[in-house]
Amino acid sequence: MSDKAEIMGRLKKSVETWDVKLAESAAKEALAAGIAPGEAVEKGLGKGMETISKQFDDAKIFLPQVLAASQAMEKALKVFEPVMTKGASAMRGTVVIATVLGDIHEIGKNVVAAMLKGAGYNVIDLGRDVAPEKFIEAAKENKADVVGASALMTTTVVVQKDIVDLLKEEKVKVKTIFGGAPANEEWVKSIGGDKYCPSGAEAVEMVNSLVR
Ligand code: B12
Repeated sequence: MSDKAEIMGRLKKSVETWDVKLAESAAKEALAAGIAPGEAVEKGLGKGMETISKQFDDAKIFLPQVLAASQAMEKALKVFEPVMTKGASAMRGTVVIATVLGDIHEIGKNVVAAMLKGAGYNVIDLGRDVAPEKFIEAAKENKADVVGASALMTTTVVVQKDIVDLLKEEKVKVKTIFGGAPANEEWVKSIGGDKYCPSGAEAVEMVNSLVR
C-alpha cells in the first residue's frame, strides 16, 4: 500500500498538472488507504489549487489551465463525495448554501456542502450565480437554520451584504456564514453576518456553533 504522504503528493500533483486521470486514481487510492476525504481535499487537492492560484497570479499559466486544474479537482471530489456525505443520519439542521450572483466559482462551495452533508446537515445547495432573493426564498421554504454564501471575487463579495440586508428586511431569522478569497472576518462583521469561514476544515465546527 502506498504511503499516505505519497498519495497526498499525487493528489496535489494531479491538480497542478491538470491530470484528470491521476486525480481520479489518487482519490481512489486515498480512500483505499483510509485517508479522511476532508484531509485529502484540504491537504492534497487544495494544496495543488494553491499552486495553480499562485501560477495564475504570476501569469505563468492562464485561464484554460486553471479550468483544466478545476476539472481535475472536481473529478477527485466526485470520488470523495459519496464517502463524505455517507453517514448523514440524525439531521442536525438545515443549511442553504450557494455561490453568489455573478460568480461561477463553485469548488469551495461544493467542498463545504459535502462536508456539511457528511456531518449530518440537510444541505440545500442552490448552485452558483445565485441571486440574494433565491437564498432568502430557499431559507424560508426549508426553514433553514443557516445560510452560507461563497464569493470568490472582489466584484461579487458585495452580494454577501445584500443577502444579510435582505434577510433583515424580510425578517428571516437565520444565522449566516460566509467564505471565499475576498471575504474576511472584518468584512463579515461589517455587513452584520454571523461567521466568516476561511476553509472547509473549519466549516462544520463553525456551523455547529451557529445552530447550538
Ligand atoms: C479555479 C478558479 C477558477 C475556475 C472555477 C471553476 C469552478 N468550477 O469553480 C474558472 C477557470 C472557471 C474560473 C473563472 C474565473 N475566474 Co477564477 N479562480 C480560480 C482560483 C484559481 C481557485 C478557486 C478555487 O476553486 N479554489 C479551491 C477551493 C477549494 O478553495 P476556495 O474557493 O477558497 O474555498 C474554500 C474556502 O475559501 C472556504 N469557503 C469558500 N466559500 C465558502 C462558503 C461558505 C459558506 C463557507 C463556510 C466556506 C467557504 O471553504 C472552501 C473549502 O476549503 C481562484 C484563485 C483564488 N485565490 O481563489 C481564481 C480567482 C477567484 N478567479 C478570478 C477571476 C478573475 C476569474 C474570472 C473572472 C476570469 C475571467 N477573466 O473570465 C472567471 C469568473 C467568471 C465569473 N463570473 O465568476 C480571480 C478573482 C479576482 C477578483 N476580482 O477578486 C481569482 C482570485 C484569480 C486571480 N488571482 O486573479 N476561475
